[in-house]
Order: sequence, then C-alpha cells, then structure tokens
Amino acid sequence: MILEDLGYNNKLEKFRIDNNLNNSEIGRVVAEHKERYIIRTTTGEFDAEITGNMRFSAKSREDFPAVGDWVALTTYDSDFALIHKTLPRSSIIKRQAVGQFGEIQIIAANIDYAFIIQAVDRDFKLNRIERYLTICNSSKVNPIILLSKVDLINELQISEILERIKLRIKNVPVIAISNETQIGYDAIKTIIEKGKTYCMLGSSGVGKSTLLNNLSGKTIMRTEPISLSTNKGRHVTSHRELFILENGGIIIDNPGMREVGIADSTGGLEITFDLIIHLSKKCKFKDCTHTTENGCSVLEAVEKGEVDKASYENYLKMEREKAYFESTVAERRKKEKEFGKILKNYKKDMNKNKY
Ligand SMILES: Nc1nc2c(ncn2[C@@H]2O[C@H](COP(=O)(O)OP(=O)(O)OP(=O)(O)O)[C@@H](O)[C@H]2O)c(=O)[nH]1
Ligand SMILES: [Mg+2]
Ligand SMILES: [Zn+2]
Repeated sequence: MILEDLGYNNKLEKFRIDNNLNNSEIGRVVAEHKERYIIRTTTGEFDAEITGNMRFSAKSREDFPAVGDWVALTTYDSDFALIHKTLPRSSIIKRQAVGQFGEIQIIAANIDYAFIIQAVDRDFKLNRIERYLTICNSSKVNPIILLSKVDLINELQISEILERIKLRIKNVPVIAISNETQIGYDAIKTIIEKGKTYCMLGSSGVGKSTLLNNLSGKTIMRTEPISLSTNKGRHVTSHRELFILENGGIIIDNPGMREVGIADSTGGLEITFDLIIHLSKKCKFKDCTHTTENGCSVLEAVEKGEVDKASYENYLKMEREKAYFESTVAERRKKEKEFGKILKNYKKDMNKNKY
C-alpha cells in the first residue's frame, strides 16, 4: 500500500515538505469514534488520539480531524499513534448539528464526489435532494444523485420520477439504481476512479451500505431490513468509515441522516438555486425578500410557472435557516469574546494583586 492508494496527491506532499513534517508519518482518518480515530498509513492501521496541544488550540469542531482527513502523526507501538496536525482540506461536508443550533457537524473531509442517495419508496423527497445539493455545492464536492431501489417500481414510474427530478434540478447527473438487480451499476462503476474519494449521503435504509458491499464484492458493512412496524429506518450503520474498493476508488459510508440542517452554506444556495439567484438580480428592490414585493422577478417567474413553486419555497426556507444559523454563530462568538475579556481582566487583576 502506498499513500496514493488512499488518495494522497502532490498538493498534500508539497504541504508536507513546506511544513517540515519529515519526522511525522502521514495517514488518512478512516474512522472516528468519539475523538478516537483509526488512521491508515502505508504500514498499517493505528488507533490514535490527538495531542493535548491540538485539543487546547482547537477553536471549533472544524479544528478536530474528521473521517477522510489527512493527518501528521507519530506512531508508538504497532497500533497506537498521536495525531499532531491536520493537513489542509480540499473539501469538507458539514451540516448543522441536530438539536444544537449554531453548532456544525462534520460529515467528511477531502471528498471528490458525493452520492446523494434516495430510494423511490416513501423516502423520496425533492426538497431533501435540494438540501443535500446545497451542502455539496457549498463544500466544493461534485454531487451525483442515485435513485435507489428502482426494482420496487415499473419502468414508467421510474421515468416519471426521473422527469420530476430533471424539472427541478438541472446539471446534476441522476442514475437510477437497484441493489437487487444491479441496474445502474455500470454507470456508477464508470464514475468511480482510482484515488478519488466518494461519500454516500442519504436517509437510513436507502441502501448505502448494500451498495458499498456490492461494489466491493464483500460484506464489509452490516445491512438490515427496515423495521416495518415503524416504517422508519433503523440506523444500522452507526459510524462513518472509509473503504478502498478493488478498482482503487475510495468510499465513505455514513449513518443515515434524519435531518440535513444548513450550516454556513457559502455559495451553496447560490449554485443550487442559480435560476432564482439569476432572477433576483432583476428585482425592483435591491433588498427584495422575494415574498411580497411588487416588481419581484422571482415571484413573477413563480406565478408564470417558470420557477417551480415547491423549489422556490424550499429555497426561502433554507435561506431563513442559513440566516438563523449565521446569527446564532455570531451571537456565540460575541459571548465568547466577552468571556475572553472577563478572563483577561481577571488575569490582569490577579497579576496586580501579586505585587
Ligand atoms: N428492494 C430493494 N431493497 C434494497 C435495495 N438496497 C437495499 N435494500 C434493502 O434495504 C434495507 C436497508 O439497506 P442498507 O444498505 O442497510 O441501508 P443504509 O442506507 O445503509 O441504512 P443505514 O445504515 O441505516 O443508514 C436492507 O434490507 C436492504 O436489503 C434495493 O435496491 N432494492
Ligand atoms: Mg448503512
Ligand atoms: Zn424579489
């Protein structure tokens, strides 16, 4: 195994040399369990923790390693290591942490492509696809939509759903697949390249782990039928993990997500809803909210049916969510700053009192 097999590239190597990391080993985070990491290097797999220094200098969740990250580490024994640096990320997929406003959760780092997976059964929601797209678009990750479990419906129904997706979502590849019949697998296999990293996103039970198992030809992830009584996924996969396929592609499996909250989605909404953004430049008022204003080009286009109404509503909802997220983050920063000042003054007083 060489590092390139794990997705290592020239840019990372340049950083390693420029930062004199010659005395460290380089590895990739393949799994994380509550701040314990499993790192793959050229020599094997290591259980690892971050150094105290790294922990204390971390300002937010983003300063901790995540699955897919490249790290500099020192190995001890045959299976333990300490991580002292995270190498710069080419991309990072994140969402608003469930139940914690203003907090983000990192899904994975250094991802080239995301497979946004939705099953054709009760799981199918265009609004949710747009949500995942926004996250991918703000993360510099190329999205590919996989419509899964198409064995459950007939040809006509499949083309109807594909048509509905295409009406609302342009310029994103959509592949209809079945893990039962393996229809669509050829198309997926032509997309998966050696040394590139793919991340699977989707609700519980859509068939992410089944797809991974089938592509690898091995049962590397446990899969289970969805409980029929509640009709909800059972969250069979409990943690993120990175695997290398035989053709050299690198895939990250994720636990199913129930909520996909928009975190700081710089540019994400603009790309996902480019038509709306384009129209909004022609609105009469510069600060148009596209809700009630006269002379709003967006509203006009919605009325004429040129912009899908549901898509427009989804856009407004995510815009509000983003604004709320940003204000919560700003609020917290302010509080932290105030607390910092108190601490500083306190230390000053302590020093004064010494003399
Ligand atoms: N009919 C049909 N069933 C499928 C297909 N793919 C997966 N399943 C079934 O759906 C159930 C859930 O599949 P998993 O692969 O565990 O789903 P998952 O997305 O990994 O779920 P989590 O790990 O909970 O996020 C299993 O019973 C699979 O056998 C498919 O293409 N067609
Ligand atoms: Mg799974
Ligand atoms: Zn407007």
